[in-house]
Amino acid sequence: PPIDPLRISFSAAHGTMTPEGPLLTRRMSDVAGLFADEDARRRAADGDDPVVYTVAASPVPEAAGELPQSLTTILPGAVSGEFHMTKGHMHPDPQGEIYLGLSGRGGVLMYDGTRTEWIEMEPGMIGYIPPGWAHRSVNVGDEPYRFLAVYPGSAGHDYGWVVEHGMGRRVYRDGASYTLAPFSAA
Ligand code: M6P
Ligand code: ZN
Repeated sequence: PPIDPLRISFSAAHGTMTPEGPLLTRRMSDVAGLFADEDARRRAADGDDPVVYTVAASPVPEAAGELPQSLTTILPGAVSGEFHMTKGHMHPDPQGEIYLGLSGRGGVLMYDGTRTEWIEMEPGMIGYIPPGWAHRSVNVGDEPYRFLAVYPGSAGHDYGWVVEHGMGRRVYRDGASYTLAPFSAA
């Protein structure tokens, strides 16, 4: 059954949602194969194993008909120049999603298997992800990048699709800015 109406507060400064659902933390040791320089990733994981990103969620469940929300914080940093990012996924049930930028500087990399799109994100900006596009978020700044996601509860998360097909591009530090480079396998 659907859940009852909810009033939810979220903090762009702390990356929290209240009331809160499950909290996910992905450290360098959780993202094997994500960065092009896998040896450098492993060294970081074997070292102080920094947090790459966290995902706070509201209590709205991932169930058909519901609209779950989550607040992702990508910590600043890079692995051999490649900026911190989320794993990225495709929705097995092709449905759209919106991202609302809350703090910091980032972007959404999207890939449909042929075409690549990049949407720059900043506070107050909505990035729209159409059905059929895998999506990954990247922090291209030097402070935490935070965004709120709203997505259909039956969309699902297919990580294998991204492992198999890649994301079209990789995002590297380039002086004070960034550059999109052709995708290379890890
Ligand atoms: C956003 C949403 C979530 C997703 C999270 C982290 O908050 O798209 O559904 O889980 O980012 O991204 P990923 O699952 O690809 O690691
Ligand atoms: Zn999604």
